[in-house]
Amino acid sequence: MKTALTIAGSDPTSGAGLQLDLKVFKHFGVYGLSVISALTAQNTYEVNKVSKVEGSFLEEQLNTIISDIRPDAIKTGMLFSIDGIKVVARIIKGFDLQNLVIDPVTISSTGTRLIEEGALDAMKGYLFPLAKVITPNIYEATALSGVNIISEKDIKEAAIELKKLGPEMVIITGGHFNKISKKEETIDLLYDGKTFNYISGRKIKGEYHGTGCAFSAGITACLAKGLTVLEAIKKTKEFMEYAIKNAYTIGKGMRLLNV
Ligand code: PXL
Repeated sequence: MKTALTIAGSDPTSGAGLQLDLKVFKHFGVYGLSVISALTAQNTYEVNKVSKVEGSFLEEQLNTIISDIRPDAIKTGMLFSIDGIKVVARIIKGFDLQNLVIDPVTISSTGTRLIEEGALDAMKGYLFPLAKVITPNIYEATALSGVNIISEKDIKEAAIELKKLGPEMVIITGGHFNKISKKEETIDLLYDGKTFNYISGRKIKGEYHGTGCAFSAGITACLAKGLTVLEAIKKTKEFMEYAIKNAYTIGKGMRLLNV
């Protein structure tokens, strides 16, 4: 049985964070492991409070599980703190773990900050060089690269800047691209330092919770199964289209993916 580990925050709606990641791993037939980096008090329309897990306890969780089960792939989500980011980097290096997918979570879909001051720089410096792939959306890519993404050309430029930070590959997800282009399409860009691969899809109207988490978790599961990053993107997009089209309206706020 292949295994994937998520290092992420808890979302009690199970619509994002580690609860969603585990459901996505299960969907792809991979055994899911989870280590908690932060807690949130949230529902489908707001995040009320965030509480971080201390770096030392994060390290304890990671050391303990990985000493027993060596994951075939790992994803990071809401790491929240600089301390936490340094711990994760130390563990990945210490155990020489492969197939690291970084979803550089910065704000929730309902607009709350999910990362402490200075943590984006720590993520760039400590974690990006260890990544197989990073999966920012256009807003995260703007914050991380300094390139203000307002056109298709800017996405390419941001990808070039992000690649310089050390990941093997960069995917800039295009789920929000329609807000810039005004076209009803999504464009994901995959860049490996040589080739630009554009993967387009149809934009499904509406706002959905957890799309970034689900996408990066799908990629992680596929990497655990031995697929290439490009194959992983294609498989994950198919899955996402179903999960979004058939999303649940359960709470009073955002819709939750059908996973
Ligand atoms: O979608 C980003 C995200 C990641 N992780 C946790 C979250 C959210 C959004 O709300 O709560 C725990």
